[in-house]
This record gives sequence, structure tokens and C-alpha cells, in this order.
Amino acid sequence: MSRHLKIAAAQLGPLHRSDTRRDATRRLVNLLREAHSMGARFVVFPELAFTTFFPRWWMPDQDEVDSLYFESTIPSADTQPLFDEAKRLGMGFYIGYAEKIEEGGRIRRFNTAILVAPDGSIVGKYRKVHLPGHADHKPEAAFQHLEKKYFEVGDLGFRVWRYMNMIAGMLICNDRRWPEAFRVLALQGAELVALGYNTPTENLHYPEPPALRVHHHLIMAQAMAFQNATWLVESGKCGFEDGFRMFGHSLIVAPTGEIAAKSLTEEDEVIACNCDLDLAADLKRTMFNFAAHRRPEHYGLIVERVGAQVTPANE
Ligand code: ING
Repeated sequence: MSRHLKIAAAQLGPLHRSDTRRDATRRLVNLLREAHSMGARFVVFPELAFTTFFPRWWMPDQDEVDSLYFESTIPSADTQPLFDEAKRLGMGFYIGYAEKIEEGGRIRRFNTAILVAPDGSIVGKYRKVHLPGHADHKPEAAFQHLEKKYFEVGDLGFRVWRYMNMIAGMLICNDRRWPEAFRVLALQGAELVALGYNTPTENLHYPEPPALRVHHHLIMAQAMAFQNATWLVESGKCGFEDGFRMFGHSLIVAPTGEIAAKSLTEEDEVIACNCDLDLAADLKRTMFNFAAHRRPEHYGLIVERVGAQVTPANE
């Protein structure tokens, strides 16, 4: 008898700068309740789920950024209602937020996600490793993407946890563009990867067709799930935030690479699937039997080399 878990991706529509953490938490609680009504017991919320996607703004005053957008405790009085409701309903969840802590005598800031168990305990924490964008002010750009300014590179690595009768890993947004991240999780036995994202519809560097960005999002999710024989649940925060659009297309992707559920709007929306957590068994025993087929002795460059260098064998 295979293990099943009803899982939901709770997509969040826009959060404007005028929206408070309380506003966000109220909507997150409503999404949690809707997921519960659909039978889901594990819910994946987006990246930076309590505030607007603030890295789009240049803000030189760090104190202002900290007070408006960073959580110095999780939960806090403003976000506690989500944790309380999840515990009352007996539901686990993944959620992303901007983490500010004092560690080793200095303030540190990360783009973070946590796994919260149905009993309310925080089982795992992940700090985003792949930070896209830039750290400098680009006044001529239509919008900023200042994750390299506001966050440090995550220092906890890519880890998995025994959680709700499965082995779960976490990633955040841009991580989904880097196959290495998924593979490190899969090499630890990940059966499900939870990933929240905030992805702008427009490319700030060059005029990329918006449909192409969604195409990339869809092919990456299907490829990563299949090539690592794991479930992948991706929840977006989307819609027009103060006029800046981010796309939806939240997904639940099976280890077979098939899209089991996909959101249809750029608003608050819950999608769910009764996930067979043993669906990957045949893949892991045959096609993606890492122990039988991988050849790390030929993969050295993946770890040794950061940027691409032209090194032809015939020179
Ligand atoms: N957002 C985007 C993402 O990786 C991005 C940033 C979009 C980078 C498209 C490169 C190309 O989906 C976050 N928050 O990482």
C-alpha cells in the first residue's frame, strides 16, 4: 500500500507596499482553511509571503527596510495567527519570509523558508543560496532586483528532513534554475521539494517575451522533478504589486515529470493533489538509480569551476 499525502500549493496574489503583515496573514489563513477544506494536510506558501516583493525597490535606509520587510522573530504577533490556525487544523506548511537575526555578534539577513509541522514546531530552515539580480542601484531600470543587496547567500546548504511521513527538501525561487540544487537534495533521498517563488513577468535586463519566462518556469519544474524522481510543489506570489507584474502558474509536479495541478489565476488560489509518495519507486530503482548509473568521477568541473571557461580538448 503506497503512502499518500494530500498536498496543496497556496498561491498568493499581489501584496502591495500598503499591505501590512496582518493583511497578508489574514489571506494566508484563508488559503490554509481552503486547503484544509480540500483535504490537504501539507501546504506550500510562496517566497517572502508576508510582504510585497521589496527587492524591486532601492531603499538606502536599512532601518526602514528592516522594520517594513524583515521578521526578527518567526512567528511574531502579526504572523502568529497563521501558526495557530495550522496547529488547530493539524496542518503542516512551508512558508518563505525575510529573516533578520543576530548571529556571532552581527546582524544577518536571509531570504528564508521554514517547514512547520502540524504540531506547530519548526522542523527545518533553508536560506536561499542562489540570489539573482544585483546589489547596486540601477536608476535607469524599470525596476530593481536587489536580492544581492538585501540578503546574504544562504549558509545552511541544501538539506532534507524527515517530515509528515516523507523526506522533504526546500528551495526558493531562483534555486529552481540551478540543477545542482535539486540533485544535492535528491542525493539525500528527497521525495518532495517545496519551493516558493516571486518571479517578475518582465526581464529587467532585456525585452524577453513574458510567455517565454513562463515556458522556462514550466519546463524547469517538469525536468527537475523527473530527473530527480521527486515531487515538486511550487507556489508563487503573483499579480500586479504596485503595478509590477509577477506570474502565477503555481504547480504540483509528479516525479514522472507530469504537471498534476496548476493554478489558473494571478490571485489567491489553492491547488491540491492527493500525492502518491511512492510513485517514484520504479524510477529510483531503474532509470534514476543514482548508485547504479551516476559517474561522479567525470563531474569534477561542476564543483571546481564557477563560471564557464572555453577549454577545448584539441587545444
Ligand atoms: N525571482 C526570479 C526567479 O529566479 C529571475 C528572478 C527571473 C532571475 C528570471 C532570472 C530570470 O524566478 C526570484 N525571486 O528569484
